[in-house]
Amino acid sequence: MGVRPPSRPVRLRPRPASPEIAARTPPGQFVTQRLPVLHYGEIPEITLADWRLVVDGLVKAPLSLTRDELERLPVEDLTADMHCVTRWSRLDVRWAGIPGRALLAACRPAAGARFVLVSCAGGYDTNLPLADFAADDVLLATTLDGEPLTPEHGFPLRLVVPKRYAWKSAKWVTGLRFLAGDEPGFWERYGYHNDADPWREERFSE
Ligand SMILES: Nc1nc2c(c(=O)[nH]1)N[C@H]1C(S)=C(S)[C@@H](COP(=O)(O)O)O[C@H]1N2
Ligand SMILES: [Mo]
Repeated sequence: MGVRPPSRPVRLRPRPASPEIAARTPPGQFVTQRLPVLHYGEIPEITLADWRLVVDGLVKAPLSLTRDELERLPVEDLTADMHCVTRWSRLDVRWAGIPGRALLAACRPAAGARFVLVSCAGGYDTNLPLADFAADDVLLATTLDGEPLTPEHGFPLRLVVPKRYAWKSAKWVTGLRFLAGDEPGFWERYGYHNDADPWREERFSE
C-alpha cells in the first residue's frame, strides 16, 4: 500500500484573484474551491423505486414521473457558479440534467401560471417566478461534477438556479406546483429575500 497524499485543505482563493474571477463574484461573497454541503434538517433517505417528481397545479399536462421517465426528456450539461447567502461562492460547478425549459414543454403551464413552488423530501420548499424557472440556465440536475448526485447534494434530483442564491437550488425535489399567486418557501417565510438575486445582494427581506 502506498503512502496516501494528505487530504486537500479548504483553500479560499484570495479575492480578487484575477479580474475574471472578481468580475464573477457577487458583492459580499468569497470564492471557495469546495462545495460545502449545506441544508436544513436531515438528508432524506430516498429510494428510486418510491420516488416520483409530481408536477401539478396550473398545468395542461400534470405529471408524475419516475426518474427513468424524467431522463427521457432532453438532457443538457451546465457549468454554472453557485452563490450561497452565507457568503461562499463556488465557480464553475458542473451539472447535467433536464433543463427547466424541457420540463415546461412537457407539462405545459396554463396561461394563468406565474409562479412555481418547489417542494422537497423532508419538507423543505422554495418559490420562484415562472420566468426565473424558464431561464436558459435552470436545470433539474441528476449529476454533479461528472458523477451521479450523492444523497448530500440532492439525490435523486435537485434544482439548479444559478442566478439566485443557492437556497433556491432545492435538493431532493419531489414536486413542482404551478400557481397564479406567489407562495413563500421555507427560507422566504423566515425572512430571506423573496427574489434572492446575488448581484443585488437580495439576502434578507426588509
Ligand atoms: N431540500 C433542501 N435543499 C436545499 C437546502 C435545504 O436546506 N434543503 N439548502 C440550500 C442551500 S442554503 C444551499 S447553499 C445549497 C447547498 O447545496 P450543496 O449542499 O449541494 O452544496 O442547497 C440548497 N438546497
Ligand atoms: Mo445557502
